[in-house]
Amino acid sequence: MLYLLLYPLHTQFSIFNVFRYLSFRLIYAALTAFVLVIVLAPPVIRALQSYGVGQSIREDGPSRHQGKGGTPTMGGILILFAVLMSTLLWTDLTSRYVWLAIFAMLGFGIVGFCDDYLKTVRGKNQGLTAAQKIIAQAVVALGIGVLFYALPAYSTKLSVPFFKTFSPDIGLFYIPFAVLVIVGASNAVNLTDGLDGLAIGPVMVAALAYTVVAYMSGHKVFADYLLIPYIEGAGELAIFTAAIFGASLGFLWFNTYPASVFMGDVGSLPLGAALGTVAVISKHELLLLLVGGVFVLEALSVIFQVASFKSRGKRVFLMAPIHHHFELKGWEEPKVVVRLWIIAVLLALFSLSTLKLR
Ligand code: 57M
Repeated sequence: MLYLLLYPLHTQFSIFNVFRYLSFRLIYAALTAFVLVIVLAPPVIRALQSYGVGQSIREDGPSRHQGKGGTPTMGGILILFAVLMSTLLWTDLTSRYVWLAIFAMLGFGIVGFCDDYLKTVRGKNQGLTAAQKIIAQAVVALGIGVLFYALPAYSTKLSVPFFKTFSPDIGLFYIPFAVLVIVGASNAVNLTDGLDGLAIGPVMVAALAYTVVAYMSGHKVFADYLLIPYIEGAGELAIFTAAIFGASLGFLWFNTYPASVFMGDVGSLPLGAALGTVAVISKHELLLLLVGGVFVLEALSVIFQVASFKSRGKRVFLMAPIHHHFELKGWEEPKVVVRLWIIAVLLALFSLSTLKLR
């Protein structure tokens, strides 16, 4: 909004020329989102406590989690508010890509809110059924896929990391593929959100990585130099991901061990979907498997555990997702979390290097 309001005044006030620069706007989008979370979190946490929005802990989890009962949850509402406000303030609101990303985040946020609300009202971990959840997610993701198809510069070509010229055109299959990326990312972040700070850390890292990717994809010179698809206007998405980075950094202040608030499904589902949507629009879908490698690791650990248990009656891990396995091996919670953060940073650095290694 500031871009549309103030940049035109740069002829009278040269200072407003600064709004032309994406780098300026994305930095202040991150700072705005961070400050909003830091300032609003204490009263929001108090409000969640006063409304009794406390986490109920399942008995079958690691015993040390029992002490977490009653921790305020649904803190993701604050993350979504901060990202939305900062994005509306700092992006060019004529960008269709920004509105598509906001639609994705809010659509999945509503699904997560319904799930958390039902869990809170019912007082147990019984929110939406798995079928209700996945259908709702697929409907929102399908809407995103169809809207993406309607965008002027949409392309159904897949860019493959490490390959310069190999970009298969999957045509109409791109829509179900986009649904798979967005729903997969959403649920992978959701599964990962099982220890203090464990999900928000890699979300922050992935958001920063996709801030770079979106900035490069929307910059003709950089895109041509890196031989990546040039997506005119994709740079505005860098402001959206920078806002996610800033809001996540602020949330981490309160979600770090021992957490004073959990994000809830209202946070994990939309954050994953937002990253998936940015990956689709910026045409770096498969790169998300690398950038979000920690989320992939967590989701795969569940898939292997359930498949092994159903087929052989034996577990692969002491408990899935894999963060619980490390807990049961005796690692303290902060050790599990920080070591997975380290892996997330390494994967993000390697992912960005693939933009050149092609
Ligand atoms: C999402 N939710 C956390 C919190 C957070 C198929 C199976 C793998 C599904 C999986 C599951 O239920 N996943 C749901 C993970 C929950 O966190 C809440 O949920 C929100 C995110 N959606 O924001 O509101 C618990 O995680 C802990 N937590 C923290 N700090 C945080 O910052 O400590 C969360 C955030 C919270 C709190 O204890 O209550 C969760 O774990 O449910 N199920 C599991 O992950 C379970 N694994 C399991 O059943 N494994 C089986 C089979 C089925 C694979 C096996 O290994 O044999 C574990 N989770 C729990 N208990 N809670 C183990 C059992």
